[in-house]
Amino acid sequence: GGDQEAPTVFITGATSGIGKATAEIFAKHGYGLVLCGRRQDRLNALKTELGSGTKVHVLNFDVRDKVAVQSAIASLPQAFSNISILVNNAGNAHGMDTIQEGSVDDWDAMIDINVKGLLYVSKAILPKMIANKEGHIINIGSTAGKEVYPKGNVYCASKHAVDALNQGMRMDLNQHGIRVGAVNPGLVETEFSNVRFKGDEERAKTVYKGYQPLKPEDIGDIIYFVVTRPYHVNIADLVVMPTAQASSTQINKNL
Ligand code: NDP
Ligand code: 8X3
Repeated sequence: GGDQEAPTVFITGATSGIGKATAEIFAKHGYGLVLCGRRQDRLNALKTELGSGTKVHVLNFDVRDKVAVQSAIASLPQAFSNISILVNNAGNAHGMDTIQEGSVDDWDAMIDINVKGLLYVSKAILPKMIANKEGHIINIGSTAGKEVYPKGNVYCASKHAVDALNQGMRMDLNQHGIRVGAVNPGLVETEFSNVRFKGDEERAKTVYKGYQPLKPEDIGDIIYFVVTRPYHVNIADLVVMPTAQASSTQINKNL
């Protein structure tokens, strides 16, 4: 594209939570957006909501499906094909059980989505970034990628894998001048716990009860900050928690 063109941001998991809030702040600042997820109704709503202010293209694919990932990204129209910023955000926890009680299907989902999905999307986006000598990848990790908590076993392992991939990608892409960094949130009130507890709204709500959790917008703002630093500044690894949270298991409910 031309020099004056606004950069394009590719966001996975844009239909909800952190990804949606990230889409909204980049839209506000006029960035082109490629917004991804599986829920077509939400993708359509986002296109309508954000498309009046900036150019928006939506892609419906499951990050677990490597063929679908490749073909969705290959299908991008010319105006959206030069991705400057990739936000690897799609992901969830599925279940919260001891290792002896955990479900193999839940384990597959977390490893396939949070780890392999991030790899498939990165693999499809990188050739153009390398050819264009321009790119910034933000990996959404978690405090669960920095410490393990009881019954967090496989989710924590998947986010520790994201932490390792963030470091590895930074090393390998350094020669191409591509910035790579992670944003690792603590407790953020999104649909995360609804998904983790399979639609049990009451149980999901109790995760964020009695203290002020982070809002998705808090993380969207931080991602925007990270991306808008001058080119020589790469925020490599950032951990952000609610003030009430000191670790995965220590939350001050008296604040
Ligand atoms: P949400 O459940 O609100 O959003 C998850 C997003 O991921 C949705 O847009 C969903 O879209 C997408 N997604 C899930 N599975 C797939 C899939 N198989 N293929 C494509 N897209 C998928 O949760 P959050 O916003 O909280 O989560 C976003 C990221 O932040 C995740 O990586 C999560 O691990 C991480 N995180 C969350 C924290 C929290 O406390 N909430 C804290 C730390 C990290 P759709 O269903 O339409 O496909
Ligand atoms: C989400 C944060 O503590 O719910 O990654 O696992 S936590």
